[in-house]
Amino acid sequence: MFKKILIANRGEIALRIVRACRELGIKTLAVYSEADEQSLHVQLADEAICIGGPQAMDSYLKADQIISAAEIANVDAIHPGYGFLSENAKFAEQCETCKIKFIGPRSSTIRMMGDKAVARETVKSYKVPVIPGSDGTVANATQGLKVANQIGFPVIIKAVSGGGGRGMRVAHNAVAFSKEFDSARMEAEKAFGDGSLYVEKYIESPRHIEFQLLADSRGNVIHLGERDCSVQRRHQKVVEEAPSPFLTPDLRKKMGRATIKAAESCGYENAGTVEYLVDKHGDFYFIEMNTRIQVEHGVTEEVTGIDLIKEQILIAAGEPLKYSQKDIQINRHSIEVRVCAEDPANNFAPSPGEIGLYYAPGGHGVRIDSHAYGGYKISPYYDSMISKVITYGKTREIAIDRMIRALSEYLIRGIKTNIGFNKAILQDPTFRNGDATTSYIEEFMSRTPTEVFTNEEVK
Ligand code: MV4
Repeated sequence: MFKKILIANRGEIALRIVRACRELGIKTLAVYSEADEQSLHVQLADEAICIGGPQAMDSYLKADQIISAAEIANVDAIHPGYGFLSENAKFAEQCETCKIKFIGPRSSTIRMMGDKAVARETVKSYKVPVIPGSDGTVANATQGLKVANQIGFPVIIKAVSGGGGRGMRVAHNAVAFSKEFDSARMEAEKAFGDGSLYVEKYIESPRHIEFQLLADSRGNVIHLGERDCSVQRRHQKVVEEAPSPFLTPDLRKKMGRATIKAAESCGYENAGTVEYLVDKHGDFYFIEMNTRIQVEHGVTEEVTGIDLIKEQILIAAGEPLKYSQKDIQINRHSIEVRVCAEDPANNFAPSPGEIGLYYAPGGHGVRIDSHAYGGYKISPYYDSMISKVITYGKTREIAIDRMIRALSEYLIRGIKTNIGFNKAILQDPTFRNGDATTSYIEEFMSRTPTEVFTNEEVK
């Protein structure tokens, strides 16, 4: 087993990894930026090294600095968390070269799945359903239009290196196509330095359902069921839950089998997620694979009882999976909301600053994953998420009511948060009925007066 792990991340996920390592008896090394000296993960890790300035480019994205810290401190492995270098194939390869275990899949797998067109072709060859579209990339607008005419409008043009909805455009007819194609290419070139595009049939108001998987170094693969992440605002997830209120046992079985095939198609090792779109008929399609631990992994942990971070570490150390598919039983419901330092009344603008009074909820069926505390300064340099609230219970209704109760207990002074906004969603009949698709938030916002979710102060 590893003796010491470097945590190449910050915030709640860095703390989450420190906690898993502590329970496994593994020492931790935190690397941190000048802005994060007072962070909980720095204080709770066994060792800490400052690696640079506040900007991510000067610290958490500095691969060479992180590898140097790993070598100086003599660590066995690096856990990249999510974001930053977690899906950087070059960084994983550097770790491989330096004989430091990267806690994640092989660099070749990350590279393959990082190209969305290659990922699509790879899983397709293993009979995982993909959305009708181009075979690989399209060279230009003329070629793209030919594909669009074959599959029929509307179509969606996507960047092979895409993420966060950037470099993505919908075209409703042939006239609009070349304009949308050009703007997708420009945006992709600017954002990713790669303007390669592919085309798919556009699916109207789908559900976003993703399957968690674990794969060990000996070729054993299991899935841990799904998370429904349909409630998103501008490609930022707002609510995540497991199981999905939309899936039937039959559809779950089919999607689970597809997930295992997707993992096998790329020789997957470690924890991963396969993302699908599910249309109103219950037809599902692979869209991409995430080769990292995700923010919302906790809801799967709460419905399966499996500690995914520990499993990642055990797999990276070469241990075989100790569960087979039939050992995975899901008989609870779990929901997560992301508490962010942002102002819903001001177009969700970030609201950094010092937290004054701070009290986080607790009690039966409530889990808080957060690096925040009273007196903590939320930095403007990073993501605005300050806490994940995860509730669980026997039924979906219990988990939802428990979440509303938990959110009502929060006391966070000094900054604006989205707590009131989150509460309004959990109280909304469309959400409560399990009818939310990826169009839900926009529809909810258009019919909800801002006051409903801005006054969140608990008296
Ligand atoms: C789509 C789609 C409809 N049809 N692909 C958005 C981000 C990227 N991961 C894939 N995305 C989409 N791909 C086809 N063929 C609609 C979306 C989409 C979406 C997907 C998941 C969750 C929220 C979304 C919001 C808008 C669009």
